[in-house]
Amino acid sequence: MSNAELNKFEDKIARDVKIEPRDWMPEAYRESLIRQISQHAHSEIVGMLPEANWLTRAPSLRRKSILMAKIQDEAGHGLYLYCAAETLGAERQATIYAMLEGKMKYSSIFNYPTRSWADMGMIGWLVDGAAIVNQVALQRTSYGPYARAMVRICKEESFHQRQGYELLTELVKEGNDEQRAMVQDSINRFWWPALMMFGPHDKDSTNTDQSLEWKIKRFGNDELRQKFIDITVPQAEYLGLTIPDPDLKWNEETGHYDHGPIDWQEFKQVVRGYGPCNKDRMNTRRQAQEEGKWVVEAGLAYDAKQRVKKAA
Ligand code: BYC
Repeated sequence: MSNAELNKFEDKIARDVKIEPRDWMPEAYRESLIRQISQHAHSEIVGMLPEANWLTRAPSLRRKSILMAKIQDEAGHGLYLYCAAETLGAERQATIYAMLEGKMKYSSIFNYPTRSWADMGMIGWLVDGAAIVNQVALQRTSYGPYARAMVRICKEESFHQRQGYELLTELVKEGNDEQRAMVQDSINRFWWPALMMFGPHDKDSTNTDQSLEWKIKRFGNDELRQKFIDITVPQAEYLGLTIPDPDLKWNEETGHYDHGPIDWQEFKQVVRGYGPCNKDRMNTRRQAQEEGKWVVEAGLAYDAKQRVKKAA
């Protein structure tokens, strides 16, 4: 690395000029991006599983087609993100195997079970809602291919969030007491895991300071989590739901909602592989990888043949 290269990189970051695949970048910047983008891609792919659990039990054809479209969108998001990681030199199959071997993470939220139909609405509203708050900020991330993937993904995530809220509105406004209780039970289970999606408090975060400096992240974990809470509480009120946090209250002075302590022990357990569904999710993904091996091999063989043809 020469000083001139580093200065050029830092100058681009300072001027908000995107870093592109062929540009020189510090190795640690490349590695941190590969880590974050790959984890994001894995999350999209594993994130299809809790919803797939309800595809065959959707209550109407309309709901089934909406859920199917959402799950397909998530597969697409995973693919954009694997492509973005490839532009940094990450080989796709190796990245996928790293996750299957437990060497790479995916979002903690997808290690919780989906027990009722209301969970389909809750994932759309809360999980995609949290994802949007995080990802709208990532549209301005410093690495060009990641930022551009985010623009597209955010558009689809908004649809996901709206369909979730609409599903829940129908259940609570037009449903019976049992259906309203089902929605309340669902928020009781998903509220805290949704807050954990934003990661540890900034003071305990390993990557935030450096990522903010490089403008990979545009806001810290706590600021985004607070933004999500402030947006979401009035939406819960409209649905007539009680958020399972006795300490949650509006703070006139700060202009934000105060909230109770997050159970970081639970978060650590889930991230280490001991959440309610970690084993299940990994087994399902490993099986899919095994069964789909021939497709990858056929694709690679076709690609190799085309290259030979072109070179001849
Ligand atoms: N779960 O230093 P920190 C979706 C890890 S999918 C697991 O703050 P960072 C959807 C973190 O990786 C959307 N691990 O890290 C799909 C780090 O460990 P490593 C998923 C977590 O990277 C289907 C350590 O904890 N969104 O929308 O600066 C259906 C310390 O954390 C989690 C993204 O992936 C977690 N929740 O910040 C529906 C967004 N949180 O890597 C919806 C992109 C933290 O050093 N990612 N860790 O071993 C990000 O914005 C950031 O990576 C995070 C964490 C804010 C998540």
